[in-house]
Amino acid sequence: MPFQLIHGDITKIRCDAIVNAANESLLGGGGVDGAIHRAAGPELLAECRTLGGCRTGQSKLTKGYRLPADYVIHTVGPIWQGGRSGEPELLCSCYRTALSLAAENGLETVAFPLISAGAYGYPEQEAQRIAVQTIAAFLETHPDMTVTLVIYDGTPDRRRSWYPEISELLDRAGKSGSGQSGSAFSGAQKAAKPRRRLFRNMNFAGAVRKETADTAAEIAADAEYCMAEPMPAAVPASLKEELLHADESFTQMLLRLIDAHGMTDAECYKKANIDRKLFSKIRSDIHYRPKKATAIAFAVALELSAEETEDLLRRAGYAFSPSTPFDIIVLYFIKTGNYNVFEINEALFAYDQVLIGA
Ligand code: AR6
Repeated sequence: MPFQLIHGDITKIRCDAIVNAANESLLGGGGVDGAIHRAAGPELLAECRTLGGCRTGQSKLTKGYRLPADYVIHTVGPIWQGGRSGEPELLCSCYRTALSLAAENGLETVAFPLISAGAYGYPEQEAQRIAVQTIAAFLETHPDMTVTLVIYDGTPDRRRSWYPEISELLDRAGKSGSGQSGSAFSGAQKAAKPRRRLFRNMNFAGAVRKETADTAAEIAADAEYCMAEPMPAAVPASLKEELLHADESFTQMLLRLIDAHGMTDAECYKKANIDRKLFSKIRSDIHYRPKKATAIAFAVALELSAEETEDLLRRAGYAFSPSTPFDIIVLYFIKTGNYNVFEINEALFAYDQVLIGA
């Protein structure tokens, strides 16, 4: 997976380079900087002394010494001063210069902490947004690199508060992990649903992209209809189309859709956050059975509707279940027309779900 988000301690990560959230002196400090110097040993400080410091928004490279990572890229994030002193541009520049330095030195796997989001006071959600966007933009031109954003804090609750609509949907499904018992879609409720709601169910499964986002309540209501009755087979856009492609395997359907959407293979796998090597494997094996998260990543890259996504999933032997958090979150993004795989992964990460891509 070219981009991933994980929880952990960056000093433990084995990769070509980890990035340090340093200060302009490059002579060490607290937070992740202190942890990296402690783990790397005194030789790191000795090399840092030879570098003559580093300006805010810039990056410098040293060896990793006793760290599992081969190198450390030291970058200096901006101190948060309210957001009007060029902080977003400087923070972007940290990620860009660090990644460029890695690429220039042939380093392919790089792990970042959330620069500036600790002692330097950058609001965490905004800091993460800039990190993800800048890394995603860089990977557009460097698809063979793998970049990991390492989140240190243990409690996901704060991140969940960034997604009030998704939290509401999961609460209704009894899947928020907030201690609520029972499901909003309990057997008694299912039994009480009138059959006509099946029509709504089919609307949900066949939702087309919308210009504007539905409210969480509307989506939840649709999801509820889905649970009211077993989800029917998705209704094909056209019967003729279905007959033409009835026997297609996952690979065959994927390649046909890439062509039909006027995309190149590279555009598709990059947008799906799929590794080029995995794509080649899928391309060369018409019976390839991807993981569900991989199949969904392609559906997102192709901007398929919920119905089309179900069809593609079926070719790999999967279905959506409106009672699992992963599916509820993915369907939320598809239904609201947000096909940004990186944003979807941020939300999945906030709820401790598997990320999409591979
Ligand atoms: N692994 C991953 N992330 C970590 C770790 C770790 N071991 N430890 C902390 N974090 P900060 P800044 C996270 O304060 O805001 C230093 O004194 C932490 O939760 O380390 O850029 C420097 O010398 C937070 O999300 O860096 C500078 O003077 C993120 O790393 C100043 O702090 C950054 O927090 C830089 O401040």
